Amino acid sequence: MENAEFEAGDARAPEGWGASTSIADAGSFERLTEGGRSGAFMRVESFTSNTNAYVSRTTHVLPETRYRAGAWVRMRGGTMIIWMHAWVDGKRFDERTYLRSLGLNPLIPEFVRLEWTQSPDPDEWQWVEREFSTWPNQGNINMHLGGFFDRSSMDIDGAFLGLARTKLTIEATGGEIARVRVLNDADEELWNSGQLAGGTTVLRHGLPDLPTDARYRVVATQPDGTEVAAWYPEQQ
Ligand SMILES: [Ca+2]
Repeated sequence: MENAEFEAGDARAPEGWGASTSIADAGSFERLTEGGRSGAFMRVESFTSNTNAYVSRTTHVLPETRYRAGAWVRMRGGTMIIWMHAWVDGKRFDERTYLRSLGLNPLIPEFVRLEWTQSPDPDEWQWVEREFSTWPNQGNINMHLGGFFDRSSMDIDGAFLGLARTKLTIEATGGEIARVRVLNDADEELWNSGQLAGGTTVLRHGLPDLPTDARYRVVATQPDGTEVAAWYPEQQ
């Protein structure tokens, strides 16, 4: 996804992205160059519940492949959508996810306390994402981010579209190794080499189809029981 951090563009839209509402002038788009999760970000408002307000961009995808789409959102009120759209062989491909805030609902705080709702903190960036698989013959997808038929106010930054699964190739070297384990960031064991033959100093192993949004900890045990661990990626 090019210009996914919105760092290039003019005052209304990131370069290469569309910015439009289904009802003319029923929303607004501002590209602010400071104060985002990374530098520039998009401020999206819709003024009625009868319109959408999307920034959107079409990008190339591979057919029959598992993808993850996401974005960071700072939500003051209304409904935010990530909508992945395409026409494939005359059929409508449609994958979507929502983030809602009840902060602008007139029943709040008169009848319902805001803290009783699951409304996101308007000052915090929230990660919103969806995994989906593309169809046979699908070559592109049109990512939409923004307000969805609700009076809405939000900031959006850091759009993402990438493969949802990866092959993790581990390599343990540097001394005698008795055992190697791979754990995810929930500390669940994904793989255990078992006791290795005496004198083993190199171990390579591929683990296919792992989620790309997790961190993995590789733990090598030396013959004396000492454990050496490393995270991949080191930071997230
Ligand atoms: Ca940015």
